Amino acid sequence: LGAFDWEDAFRLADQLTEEERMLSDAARTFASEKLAPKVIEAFEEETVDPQVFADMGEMGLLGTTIPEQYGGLGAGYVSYGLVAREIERVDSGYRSMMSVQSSLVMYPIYAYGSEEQRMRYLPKLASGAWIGCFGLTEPDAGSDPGSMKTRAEKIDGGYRLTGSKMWISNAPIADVFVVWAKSDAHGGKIRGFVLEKGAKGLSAPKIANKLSLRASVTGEIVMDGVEVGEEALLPHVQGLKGPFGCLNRARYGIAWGVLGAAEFCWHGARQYGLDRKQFGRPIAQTQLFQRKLADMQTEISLGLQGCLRVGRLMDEAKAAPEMISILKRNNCGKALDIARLARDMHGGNGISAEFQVIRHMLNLETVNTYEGTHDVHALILGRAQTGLQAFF
Ligand code: TGC
Ligand code: FAD
Repeated sequence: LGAFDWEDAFRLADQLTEEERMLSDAARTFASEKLAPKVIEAFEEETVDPQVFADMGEMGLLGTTIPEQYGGLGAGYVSYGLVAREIERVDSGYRSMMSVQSSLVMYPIYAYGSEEQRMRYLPKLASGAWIGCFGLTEPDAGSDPGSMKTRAEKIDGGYRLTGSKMWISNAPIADVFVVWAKSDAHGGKIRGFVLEKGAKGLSAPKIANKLSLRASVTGEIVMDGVEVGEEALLPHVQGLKGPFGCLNRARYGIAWGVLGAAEFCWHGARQYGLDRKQFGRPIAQTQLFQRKLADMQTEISLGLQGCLRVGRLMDEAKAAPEMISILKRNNCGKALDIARLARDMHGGNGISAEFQVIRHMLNLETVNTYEGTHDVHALILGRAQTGLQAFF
């Protein structure tokens, strides 16, 4: 029988290729050297340093799966997931910045864009010189994006966009806006448009006073008759499958990412329990404490195996969206439970910024909600096994 490594129960590392291990190690070093030192202050001050994008770009962490000719790394989906796990080990907000840029901005431009659009945007997004955002959600259309009100009206040589988007990661500092609108010229079908900062009628006010994901900036996108040329339209997709094609990839990355946050909380709770003595012994020497550690280890280990399996299937183009719903839903829910438990296991220190578990806990409330809430993914899975639509 083999040895047991408590930190890597099912020997995930052995199941990776040499390249995947190297990228994961490099991302971990980057996250601990470049991101961890600034996260406590960034969260407290609710500020985003755009330099984070340039630093990630320099490390090759933006557009991991985008081919090298467009500035990406040309790596597979397991690599992308491993990067998300390492970044989110520090903060879900930093992972959000990375995954919006990679899966929700670079991916649609790559998959649905013209060659001119690819060449114009992808290299600058890959380097972090330009920051991107993805506008799907609206004030009255969250879980039900098909009810969006934003309209693209045909004008001579292009389109005029009118509407507003809500809760958009990166929007206030974005140079490039991928937005989804119902287009009159295409029978009211949803189409994607790439807008650029500075367009007349386009603004992106910050949503202030978030108590979650404070290291990542969130805003509205207001389009007050923004006029763009024909070249702003993403030509190769129409309908909801456009934004959902991007969301499949981002949700998959989140499934890995939240386990990084959960691992941070688990390791923190374990160490705290070894260091902290009550009733004459370490609190880690009590049955209740050890049971919590066992639950954390079990859920994280199983979750990682699920991610690896679906990542391999993504690389073989065999992953179904429902597989991603299982992972996004379960891993977010379990990571949130783990962060709450870790907060409790730190006692009073658990609420202090210094021990960091409460920051992860607060962040994970958002991650459990965005990209399809926990319950919405249950409905996707319920429909897939009964054939019955329970959304309405
Ligand atoms: P439904 O009838 O199910 O589908 C409409 C069309 O879309 C297609 N489709 C998909 N295609 C690819 N992948 C998927 N996962 C797909 N899901 C649906 C479907 O085949 C159909 O195509 P067609 O050609 O037949 O028209 O649509 P519905 O209106 O009933 O949708 C229901 C539901 C609940 C599944 C869906 O609307 C949903 O998932 N809602 C959740 C909304 C959501 O996830 N929003 C995310 C906003 S972006 C965000 O949160 C970014 S945060 C990022 C960060 O900071 O990290
Ligand atoms: P609602 O859809 O109103 O849901 C409220 C509650 O009702 C939830 O519990 C939900 O599960 C439940 N519910 C809804 N429908 C049903 C149903 N049919 N049956 C049972 N229960 C139901 N969006 C973007 O487009 N781009 C971004 O970059 C982005 N970034 C975000 C960043 C942050 C910090 C946050 C908080 C959100 C972000 N979002 C983004 C929006 C996010 O995707 C939405 O908040 C999410 O999809 C839920 O929509 P909603 O907030 O309108 O909630």
